[in-house]
Amino acid sequence: MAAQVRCPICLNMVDWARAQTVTMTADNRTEPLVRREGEDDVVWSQRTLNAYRLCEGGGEPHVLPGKYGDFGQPLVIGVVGESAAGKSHLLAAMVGMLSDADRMSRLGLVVGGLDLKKHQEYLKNVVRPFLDQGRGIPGTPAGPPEFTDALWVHSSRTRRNFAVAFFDVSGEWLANHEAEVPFLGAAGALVFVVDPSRIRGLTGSSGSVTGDPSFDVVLNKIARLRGYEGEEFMPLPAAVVVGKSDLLRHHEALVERWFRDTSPEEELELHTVEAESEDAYAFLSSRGARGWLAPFARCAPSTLHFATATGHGAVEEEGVQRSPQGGFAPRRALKPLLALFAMCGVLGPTDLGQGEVG
Ligand SMILES: Nc1nc2c(ncn2[C@@H]2O[C@H](COP(=O)(O)OP(=O)(O)O)[C@@H](O)[C@H]2O)c(=O)[nH]1
Ligand SMILES: [Mg+2]
Ligand SMILES: [Zn+2]
Repeated sequence: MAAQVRCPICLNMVDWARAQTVTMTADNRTEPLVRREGEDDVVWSQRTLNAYRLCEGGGEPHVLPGKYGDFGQPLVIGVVGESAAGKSHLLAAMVGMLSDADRMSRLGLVVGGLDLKKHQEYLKNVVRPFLDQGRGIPGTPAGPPEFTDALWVHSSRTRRNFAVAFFDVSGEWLANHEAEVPFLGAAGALVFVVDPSRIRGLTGSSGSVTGDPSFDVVLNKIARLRGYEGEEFMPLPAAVVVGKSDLLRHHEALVERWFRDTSPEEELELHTVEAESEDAYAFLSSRGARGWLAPFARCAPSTLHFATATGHGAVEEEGVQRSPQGGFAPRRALKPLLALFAMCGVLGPTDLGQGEVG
């Protein structure tokens, strides 16, 4: 258990052992939950299954998942990109694959929900309809960053447990509320989602040539918050993902290579990350998209990836986006997260270049 945990909502340090355990009532109030004298461990565990911890560090008291600080300093991963870049679909694909116990066991990982209720709801309402029934994910309402999901990850290779929390940030909100994004002060790793359909000339003649403005907002804000201004690199692991690669692969040889010659097994291996990073770097820099490389230039260590969260484009029926093929089929969506896990020590000493995983 960590003695002090940084709260991603207000940025204050929480004395975890002393933070009040609470439950949420039906009308969203918190109610203290106190262990009864001599209460059996199993009974107490059952009663605290859906409990939270109260943070009274700043302003209105707010809650964190009950086990958030039980495994040391949590790993907070922010998913960054402008609105409609594909963040929500990518994150759902990643969490869907993290929930595949067989795949995870091949990496020596066991993954479960940290806030069980939230995790089950996210799987039931978002991830499964997306992967199994081909239902697109509705646009994220513009609002402050929130936990999308929080997981605990046990790694048999490092023999450690980690709390991992994901934040999906609305790009527009971020641009207009630069001063109010405290969670960036707690972020331990970032996923930057590059939308190729916003890069002029890649999938159409419209689009930008200067990059995704939300990348700069995040990089500058973190530099200021953590005192990295004036330094060439920020010590913050980052994975830059060229998403929606299904729109590119059939006419871009550098992209196609990573979809044609690879297998589901390869997607679990990290020794190809260096080569993929080189290709993605060459691709973006040769296609007038250097602006999207800013996170790679500023964050260290960092990697570059190609991925598709949906596998193919969605069609719209009665205002709802659907897969025309019954279900969506993400490809290479997990690897950026595994690369981040390796950079953050979750997967153990891992060589992202020529070596073996773990
Ligand atoms: N072709 C294709 N479209 C995608 C992919 N991922 C997301 N989209 C589409 O991009 C749009 C925005 O996605 P969303 O995840 O909501 O973006 P967000 O605003 O960044 O969270 C939706 O219409 C999705 O169907 C992908 O991998 N391939
Ligand atoms: Mg979204
Ligand atoms: Zn707090």
